[in-house]
Amino acid sequence: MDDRPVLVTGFEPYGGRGRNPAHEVMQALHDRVIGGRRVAGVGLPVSLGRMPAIATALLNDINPAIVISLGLWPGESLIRLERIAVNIADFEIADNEGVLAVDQEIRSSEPAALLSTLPLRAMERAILDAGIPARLSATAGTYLCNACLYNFLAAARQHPDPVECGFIHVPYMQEQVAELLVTMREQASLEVHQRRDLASMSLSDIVRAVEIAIEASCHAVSGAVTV
Ligand code: PCA
Repeated sequence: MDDRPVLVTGFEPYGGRGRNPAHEVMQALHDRVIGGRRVAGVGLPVSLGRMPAIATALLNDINPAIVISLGLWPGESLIRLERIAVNIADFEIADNEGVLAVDQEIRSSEPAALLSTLPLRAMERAILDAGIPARLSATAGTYLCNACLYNFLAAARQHPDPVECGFIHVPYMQEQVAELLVTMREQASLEVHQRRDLASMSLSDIVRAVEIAIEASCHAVSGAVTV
């Protein structure tokens, strides 16, 4: 076993929301030892422009064996393990720096898509065995979470040491949906059945699912080292 950590990133709030479960899960896991490796938790700005340099700097500064990035997917009811990142930024809402990318390449002259290098099936199975709903997903969208996964996978290809990277989208926390429902009542402009973004999961279940994902990833990486 080497002493390279697991980097867990969590995006800051965006889109007018006060909280992002991804950021809170990252904070809950920071400095813990999981699967024999220390977790280095880092918050990420929702900024397309800063993402490429941040990914490279974090790989150089922390030299993680594994990167698991986290983001919110409003309306998702399951833990969503992303398979793929596409080299496209196409935003429906601006990022936190006011950038509204349209049909833009994330990194010019790089592949159209890159695949997550985490052991996704093992992660899915382990999370399901713990009784938490999870699935593989074939799209991380075309907003910042996709750009995050794409940039880490691209930066990993240029990093001197092997580094396995992936992305997990998480649902809203229950408190966030409760708050949405209060706001809806006050505004009285939409009926509940008109909204598709009311799925949620408890923060403790989301944290547990990510812990299990880290354990499964560490297991696969140390397995590869000893074979
Ligand atoms: N979710 C957004 C970006 C930040 C986040 O937490 C996304 O799915 O792209």
